[in-house]
Amino acid sequence: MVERKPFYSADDIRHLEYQHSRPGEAPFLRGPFTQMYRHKPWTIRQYTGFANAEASNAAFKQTLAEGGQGLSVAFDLATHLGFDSDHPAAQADVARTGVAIDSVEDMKRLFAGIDLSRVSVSMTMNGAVLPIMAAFIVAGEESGVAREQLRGTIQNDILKEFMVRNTYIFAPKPSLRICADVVDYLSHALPNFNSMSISGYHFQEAGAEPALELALTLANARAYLDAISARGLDLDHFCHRLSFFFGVGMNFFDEIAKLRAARLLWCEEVEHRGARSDRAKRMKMHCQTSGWSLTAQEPHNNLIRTTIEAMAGVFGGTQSLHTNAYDEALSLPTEHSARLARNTQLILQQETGICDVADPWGGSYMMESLTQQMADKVRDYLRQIDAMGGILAALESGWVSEQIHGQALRAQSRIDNGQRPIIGVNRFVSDDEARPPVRAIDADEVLHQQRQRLQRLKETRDTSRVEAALADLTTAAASPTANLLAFTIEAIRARATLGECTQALLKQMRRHQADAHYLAGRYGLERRQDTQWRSVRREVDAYHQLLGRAPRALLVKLGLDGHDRGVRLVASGLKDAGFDVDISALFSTPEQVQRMLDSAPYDALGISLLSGAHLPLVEQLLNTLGPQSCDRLGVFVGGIIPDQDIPALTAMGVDAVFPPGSSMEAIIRKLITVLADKRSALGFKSVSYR
Ligand code: MLC
Ligand code: 5AD
Repeated sequence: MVERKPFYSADDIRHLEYQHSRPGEAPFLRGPFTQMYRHKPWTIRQYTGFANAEASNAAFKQTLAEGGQGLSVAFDLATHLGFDSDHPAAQADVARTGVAIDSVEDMKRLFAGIDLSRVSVSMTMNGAVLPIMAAFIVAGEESGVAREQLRGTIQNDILKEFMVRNTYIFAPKPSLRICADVVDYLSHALPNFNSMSISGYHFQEAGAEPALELALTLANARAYLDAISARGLDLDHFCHRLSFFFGVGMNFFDEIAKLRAARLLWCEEVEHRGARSDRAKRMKMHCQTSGWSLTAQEPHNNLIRTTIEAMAGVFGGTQSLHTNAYDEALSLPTEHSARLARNTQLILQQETGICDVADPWGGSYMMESLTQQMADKVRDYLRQIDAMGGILAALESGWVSEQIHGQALRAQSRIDNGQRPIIGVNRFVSDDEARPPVRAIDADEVLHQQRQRLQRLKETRDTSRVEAALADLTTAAASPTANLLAFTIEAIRARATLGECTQALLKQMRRHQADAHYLAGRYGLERRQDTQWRSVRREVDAYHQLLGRAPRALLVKLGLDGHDRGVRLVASGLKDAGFDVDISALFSTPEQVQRMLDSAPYDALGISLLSGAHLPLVEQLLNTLGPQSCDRLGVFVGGIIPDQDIPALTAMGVDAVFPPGSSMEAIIRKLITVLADKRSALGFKSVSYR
């Protein structure tokens, strides 16, 4: 958090350079446009996508009919990672966290009846950016929309995938080339399409505080500018189509200051690089309220949290906004929760008068001062990154991960020791366990349908044309000057699938796999004075005495789920409590987990799943391990698990389920109790370990 004073006065801002600047004027600290929301309010753009193209198309139409002003597509994990729905590695993950798209035919179904010359479309796609962007362009073309008329944004921000979001396919270097190819191609062929959405949101979700979020976003943006400029493209030709994306959490003042500082620093950066036009220097941004800040406990409280965060986004001057649904920590939004989330924005836009004045916090002693402090803090981070040799070097050295994870650990320890209040979680906890109904997706049905569609597509297309186009794509991947988006468009137009295009590229570029890490020592250090924590540590010590060694846990991520904030936190907490802990790489298969379990005497197996695929993935894993494993091992599942799925997990052999918001003490105590019970059940002497 940026340092606060009890009150601010004119003395705090007298020395500030930009205090007399205006909205719509460089350095744009006060907003990218003079009239801001008076001329055009921010775009209500809700991130949506689930099941198949038809279901998501219906949701888009409903969004637009009920006040949504733009579209934003959430793809499923199989699509993100370049797998067709019939790929063996993707089976459990198809259709769950977003819509399954395998071909241009699916893309056409996704936008059927929606006029792409009138509605702007954002697509959150990074790993499989080539086939998805190509399918969108061909879908537009085949529905009669000229390329210049297509408006929207492709996320195309691969660097943060290696740092946090984890839906990369290729290694950083070839991935950067793909990013630059997309920017280059779109800047010429789709002049109204934003070719990147350089994202901070995911850093915040992974644990970064606002200043670190902004610093990493700008550091990545610099790397993109370097890569694109190296091709000889002029900043004034492409910069105005680089867009930004930030998270907005509960730290109200800092979040507003962050968005103001972001515009200032971006303007300085591109000016310094020689940009001349205002439109190149003016940062435009999308914001999303924080998913992490929402709780599974008393979910209706989340409506209030989201409203406050949305206001910070708007006071910060965002151009586009997604407000999360209140059932975020339980499942994907239902129609009802999505409607309330959208209405939150409509009420702000239409009932409050908030749109009347540009930058209403401008001139506040406190806000101007905080904005300056935020900018200074971010500049410090950027200097550190420069000193390491740039963001790629900082990433490789582990610094980025350590910074983010360190801040996540600190936040968690402050929640667990009660210093950071979360109403309904660590304060004023309610006994009322009533949970709202959640959205259920029939993923098996979509899987079946997608497989049939793929088969039909392959039967009806001109195979030799597809093969030739894919061979050309492979050849282009070997030639640094070829534009890979241009070649992918040809393949997609010939009805090659997303998976086939990815395979064609993989012939030249390997699939990238990163190791998993966690930090030891930090969590325990934060909590060393805390009696609750000391008592949990004593319980682990006693159990250690009983076993004659430290209890040992293996924590794993299964399927295609890349969310690793939770698993890394639990690994750190268990380690500092006295466990021996190993953590699997992302995307582990049941066979890999079995091999790890065979390699050391583990007592506990923790499975982290936030992708909705917990039922099939846990079942597959436990079937592979066999029933004796569950007699010996404590099996635990953590993540976004709807209540109604808990009995099925228990029946499979899972000993306990930990939803979001579970405290470290609760997790550790439960582990020790279960492990001790299993030991006694196996005939070991039952000794009190407390
Ligand atoms: C807007 N305009 C104005 C104006 N306001 N002109 C004058 N005065 C004003 N006050 C003009 C703009 O210049 C632009 O024209 C046009 O109106 C449209 O406005 P915009 O501000 O560009 O809005 P929009 O089209 O909505 O674009 C917003 C954006 C864009 C630039 C931020 O990149 C975007 O929509 N991003 C959304 C990204 C997103 O949804 N991401 C989801 C991530 S979810 P012109 O001619 O200049 O274009 C995720 C979660 C996960 O990532 O899965 O992990
Ligand atoms: N539909 C709606 N919201 C989604 N989110 C992720 N997937 C979807 C989806 N399919 C939201 C959640 C999450 C953030 C990354 O985006 O809020 O925290």
